[in-house]
Amino acid sequence: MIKPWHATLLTLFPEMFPGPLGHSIAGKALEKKQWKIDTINIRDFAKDRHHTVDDTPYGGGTGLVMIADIVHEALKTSENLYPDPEDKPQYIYMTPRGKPLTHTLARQLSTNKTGVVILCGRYEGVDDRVIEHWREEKGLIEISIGDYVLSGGEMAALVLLDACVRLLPGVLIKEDATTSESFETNLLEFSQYTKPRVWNNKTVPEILLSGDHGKIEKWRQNCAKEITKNRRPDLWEKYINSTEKNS
Ligand code: 6GU
Repeated sequence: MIKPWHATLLTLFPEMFPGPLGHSIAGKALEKKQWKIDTINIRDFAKDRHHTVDDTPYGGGTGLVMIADIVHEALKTSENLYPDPEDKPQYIYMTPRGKPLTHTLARQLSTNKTGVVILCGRYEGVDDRVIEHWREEKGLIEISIGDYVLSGGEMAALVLLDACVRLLPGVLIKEDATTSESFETNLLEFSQYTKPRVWNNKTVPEILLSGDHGKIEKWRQNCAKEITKNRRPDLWEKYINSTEKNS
C-alpha cells in the first residue's frame, strides 16, 4: 500500500476541516483514501488557564499576534504525523504576504509525495520569528490566494487543498483532462452547451451540432482564444509567448 497524500492543518478552528472538501471530487477522493487530512488545534498548546494564544504587537497598533512559542510547539507536533524520515511534507503558511497561488504551484504541491503541513493564522498573523525559523529549518513557504484580505488562513487553505487534491493521480477519471486545462495551456475554457438546442430564443452554435469533429475543434479553439483575449489580456500575452516558443 502506498501512502496517501497527507495534509495537516494547524488552526484555531479545526472544525472548519474538511468542511467543503468532504463533498464533491475532494470528498470522494477522501473516502477512497486517495488523500487524508489531520488537524492540530493550536489552542491545545496554550500555556495559561485561559488558553491564550495571542498577545499585543510590539510597537503598538491594532489587533493581536499569535505567540511564537505556541505556534512553534504546534508545528513540532505535526512532525510526529510524518514519522518516516523519507516523508518530507511541504510546510506552508497561509498569508496575504505570500507568493500568489497559481495552477503551477498547486501542481508542484500535488506532486510532493508526502503532502503538506499548512499553518493558518488568525488575528494580525503570527510572530514572524517562528515563520523565519521554519523557513530556515524546513523550507516553509508562504502562500496567498489573491490580493484581498481574509479574516484567517482557513478558507485560503481550503482553496489551496481543493486545487491540489483534484490534481492527485487517479482523483479525476480523465487525468489528461487536467493537463489540457486553462492554466496549463494559458487559455480560458471555450463555452459549453447542452440540451435543449433552443433555450429562451437562444440557439446552440450550429457547428457543435454538425458532427464534424475537425470543425468543432477549430470553433472551440477560436472561442477559447477570443474569450482569453477579451477578458484576460495578461493570460493572452503568456499564450502568445508560449506558442511562439513552440513554433
Ligand atoms: Cl493565505 N490569508 C489571509 N488571511 N488572507 C488572504 C490570503 C491568505 N490570501 C489572500 N488573502
